[in-house]
Amino acid sequence: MVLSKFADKLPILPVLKPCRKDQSHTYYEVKMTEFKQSLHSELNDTTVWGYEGSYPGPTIEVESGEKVFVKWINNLPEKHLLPIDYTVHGAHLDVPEVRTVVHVHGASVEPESDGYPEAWFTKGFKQVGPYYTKKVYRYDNYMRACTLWYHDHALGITRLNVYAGLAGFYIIRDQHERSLNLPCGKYEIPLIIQDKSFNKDGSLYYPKQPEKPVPELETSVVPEFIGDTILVNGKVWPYLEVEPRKYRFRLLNASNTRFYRLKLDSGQLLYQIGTDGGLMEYPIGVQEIMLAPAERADVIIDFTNLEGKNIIMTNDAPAPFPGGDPPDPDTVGTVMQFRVTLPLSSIDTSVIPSYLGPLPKLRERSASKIRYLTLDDITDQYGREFMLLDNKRWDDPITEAPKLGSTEIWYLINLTNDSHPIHIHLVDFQILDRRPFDVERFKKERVIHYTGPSIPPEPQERGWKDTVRANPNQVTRMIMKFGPYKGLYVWHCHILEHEDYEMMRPFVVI
Ligand SMILES: [Cu+2]
Repeated sequence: MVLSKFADKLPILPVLKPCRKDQSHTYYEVKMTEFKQSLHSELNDTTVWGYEGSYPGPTIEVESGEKVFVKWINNLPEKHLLPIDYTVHGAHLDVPEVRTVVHVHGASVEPESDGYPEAWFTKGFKQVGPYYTKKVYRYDNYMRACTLWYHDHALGITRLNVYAGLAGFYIIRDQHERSLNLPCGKYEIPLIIQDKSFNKDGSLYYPKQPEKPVPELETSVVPEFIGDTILVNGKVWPYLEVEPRKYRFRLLNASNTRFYRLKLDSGQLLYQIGTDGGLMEYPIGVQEIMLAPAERADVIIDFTNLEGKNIIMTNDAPAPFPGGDPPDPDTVGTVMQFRVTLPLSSIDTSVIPSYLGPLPKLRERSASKIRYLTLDDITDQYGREFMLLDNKRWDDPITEAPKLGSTEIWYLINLTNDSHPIHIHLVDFQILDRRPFDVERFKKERVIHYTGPSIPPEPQERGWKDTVRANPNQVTRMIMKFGPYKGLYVWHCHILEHEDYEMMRPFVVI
């Protein structure tokens, strides 16, 4: 069954209203529940999980510096919607099946509120994980204006919880950004892009391992999940009616595994103004935007003088990336459609500023520590391929303990055939470069022999980042300063199938 494209309108995500708000703080309560929602008009309603009855969750909008408290409440059923893999660490039969813990991706947050994977809780907080400390999370929002997102992070089932629907936007605003006169209000639209597959009855499809490695246990961990439809804001291949003017779109790849290389079939430029961690120094006009899972790009598209035109956003990134098949243009090679059919309601006075603001550069000589960290590909006891960071598992002793306030450079030495989007909690970093090296020689001698010159970050990556693509056959270097909090955090691959199966490590700021 192939669903029609551009049959449904793009949903505009609701903005969450606080329970209380005064001078000193803002308080939200957010319930996670199971419900049915229409993801395409030709499909029966789909049972999904969401926040406050919405998949994707409502957008949380805060001001830079605002003290925000959120009570995340698990009102989900006791039985999971999707197949658990009980052989995966943290998801054995000794823990309740449905566990949740919320992480605001890209936020600088005290450790107790960061959503540590073992700080999970069940319905009514009846059972909690070993690292659980409190019900109400605190977000100080020290950061500049940026596009963040919140999603589930429970150990061993993150891929299933996020795929079921537990993800939404978290946007920080500030006065500087408002002063730039960017397109705003109904001309500023967050777009969360995900891939999914469906069963005939409209229910979500997630694979079980075809060959059961353990006869008595259900297993579902796969090296990657690649869906056969693309959803934006929770609708399959939607369309959006726009006015002939400028719009700001905050693009987020919230897929489990799929990368996107986004283009407009009109050939027009996308003006990128921001990366994961906020505005860039200067906007750049680009033909395409590459987004690995968890990456964001803040872009302006100008529909001026395009009255009556239909413009399709396409995707040509292979899946898995970069070694997989190119996408079929008729299905997953299509993302959504813009229809320039609305009359211009007022003169467009918004601008694409030529300068967006200063971007202080972290200097290599300010680094007090260099870490060499491999990305590894190995086989488990059942013959299944899985990935590690620095050849270590989640439960191995902590080896990364940066000092509070110190600057470090990390070398990500990718020994696998995949690109891995590596995400570090707590900090934003800057990408220094990528450089090709001899993988086979490294495996034998454990020494890096470079085979070419270093490649500077792509123009679209020249800003604050919290997720970086570590490509095969390359050493990727980034620089970051650890703070302002001490304590326990995690770093991991954001391909959720990898993250759930050991490609995640704790680190501690001391
Ligand atoms: Cu990975």
